[in-house]
This record gives sequence, C-alpha cells and structure tokens, in this order.
Amino acid sequence: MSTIKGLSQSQNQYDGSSMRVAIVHARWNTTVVDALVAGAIAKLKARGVKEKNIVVESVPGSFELPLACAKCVVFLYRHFWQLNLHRVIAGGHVQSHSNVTDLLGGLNFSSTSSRSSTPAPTGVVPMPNEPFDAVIAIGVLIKGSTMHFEYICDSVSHALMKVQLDTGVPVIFGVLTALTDDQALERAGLGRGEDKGHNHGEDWGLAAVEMGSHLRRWREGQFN
Ligand code: DLZ
Repeated sequence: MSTIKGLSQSQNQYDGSSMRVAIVHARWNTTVVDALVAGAIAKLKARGVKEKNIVVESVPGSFELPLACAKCVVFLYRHFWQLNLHRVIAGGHVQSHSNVTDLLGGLNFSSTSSRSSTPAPTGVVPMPNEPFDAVIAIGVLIKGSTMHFEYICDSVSHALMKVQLDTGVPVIFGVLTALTDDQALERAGLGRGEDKGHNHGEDWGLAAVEMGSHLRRWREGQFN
C-alpha cells in the first residue's frame, strides 16, 4: 500500500563543496548509530562536502549530545578570545553583542578582525579557522522498562532545538526514539525482515547541506 509519509525531494541540488559539517554521535546502540553516521557522511560527500571538512565527534550517550553540539558550534572560543567576546557567553546563553549571532553562524567574520594577531590563551588547542555550517546530532534511544527513555528523549530534543535557535547554526535532529530494536534497525536500513528499511542518516546529511545553504542565503538577506 502506498503511503503519504516522508520527505519529498527538493528541486535544488544544494552545493556543500565549501561547507564544514560536524557530526556528533552517541555510542549507545552503536550498530544502529554507526550505520546512521555512515549514511549521513555518504550524503554529505554526495553533495560535495570534502572529507577534511567533515568532523566526527563521539559522546557516551544521547543525553550528552546537546552540550557537545553547543561546544562544536561555539568552538570558536579562540575567536571569541581574540575578539574579546569570550565574556558574552554565560550559562550557555549568548548575551547581547551585535556580532555574536553572526559569529556563531560563522559566515560573517570580518576579514579585518585582529584574530590572527592576538595570541590564544594558554592551553587552547589551535582550531581550524572555519566554523561549521551545520551540526548533525546522532543518537539512538530505545525504550526500556523505566522512564529513562522519556526523560532523555524529551530533554535532548528540546536542548538540541535550543542550541540551533540560540546560535543560528542548524542542528540536524538525528536522534531516533524507537520503541523496539526493530524500529531502530529499520530506520538505519538494517531491518531484519525482507524490507531493510531506509537509512535516515542519509536524510540528515542532505538536510545539513540544505540548511547550511539556506542559512548562508538568509544571512545575506536573500529570500526566494
Ligand atoms: C542511560 C541510557 C539508557 C538507559 N538508554 C540510552 C539509549 O537508549 N540511548 C542513548 O543514547 N543513551 C542511553 N543512555 C545513556 C544516556 O544518554 C547518558 O549517556 C547517561 O545517562 C549519562 O549521562
């Protein structure tokens, strides 16, 4: 039977060739997580994102994803330091400074900034200079016999949304919230039946490039 559900393909072929994308994944339920990460990477590359511009970080579980994503998005600590903006972040909340949102978005760096001439604080590891166009958070939550699942699903989804709204950097919601192992496997293309299902990681890779592309345009004030 046909279904009306699912993502329709965009008319546009978004170009990821100049993008940087971070994938942050949990290590719970790795069989499924690994397939999702591989699916996301395959589609990032298919859209032209260069391997060197795909950064993969792991955290123990899905509960840790929001903090890790927030840190990836604001990995520009060094830049904040150099631009004397390091004090604007308090409690994960970006406070008033006219350039902060742009900085977090990462695409409007002033080429005249003094960032190359100001020394980084001791102990700060040198980072690549380019910010991320998008972050993909990948985790697999499978319901157990306690309320753990509900609490983690709820808090993680809200927190990931908060990261993207607070920073203006797209955070792709790659967290499966499955009631059974089979549900999770099918959503990673690993179904145990005849129908292997669909790897949602692929959709997340495509979504990252599409959103990165939209954000570049929207920041320039260009709307269709
Ligand atoms: C504790 C826990 C449980 C029960 N289930 C999952 C899960 O299905 N998927 C997942 O990604 N993480 C799970 N975790 C771990 C939590 O996300 C978190 O890592 C720990 O509670 C430590 O903060």
